[in-house]
Amino acid sequence: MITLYDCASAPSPRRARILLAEKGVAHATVNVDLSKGEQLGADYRAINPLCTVPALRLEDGSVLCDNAAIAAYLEARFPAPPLLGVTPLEKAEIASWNWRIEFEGLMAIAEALRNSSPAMANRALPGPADYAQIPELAARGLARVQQFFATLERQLAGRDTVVSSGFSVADITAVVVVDFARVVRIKPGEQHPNVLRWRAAMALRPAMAI
Ligand SMILES: N[C@@H](CCC(=O)N[C@@H](CS)C(=O)NCC(=O)O)C(=O)O
Repeated sequence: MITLYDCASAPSPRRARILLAEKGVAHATVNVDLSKGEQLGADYRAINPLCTVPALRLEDGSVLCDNAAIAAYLEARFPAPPLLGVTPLEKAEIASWNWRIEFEGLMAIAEALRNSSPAMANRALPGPADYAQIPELAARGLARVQQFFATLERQLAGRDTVVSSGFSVADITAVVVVDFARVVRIKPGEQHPNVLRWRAAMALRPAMAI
């Protein structure tokens, strides 16, 4: 059985959870309690030395240690429905937007949260090494999140999905990022009518409820 190492409150494993649901892949789930530091313990380190969730263990014991690997693997093994694009240009466009949403959106939220939250003192970056917080990065992160919302608003004008060819992994990443921005008290507002319209449409997909 495929096993997802998950954490209900964290955004990155939610990306994998939604992808598995959209693909209809049956799997077991193991919860890794990040609030208790379980990701840094010896047991989990033996599974994923990067000390992050998600990780996906396959039937033969191989472990995929990040969302990029999980998406590539699931698309290759379970091609229907295609979520990374079909034509060469679609694949390129989806890869580009997925990366931008991750880098400009998710990383910006992480920058704001991880450099300010007392619960994350010395944990300014995920992974096995500890890094001190840099308070200036928290302010920069907030500015970047606002910029990301403006970028997403422009991209969704006249589109039902992030990329014109249809629903893709870029929409999954964008839903996770837009929802997770609540941790830094940012959410789409009246200046983001296209984001609000798109998010309401995404809510009709059962996988987005998880
Ligand atoms: N590139 C990784 C990033 C995963 C990641 O950063 N996960 C966070 C939760 S959202 C984590 O495991 N954090 C552990 C920590 O903060 O120590 C992926 O997308 O798979």
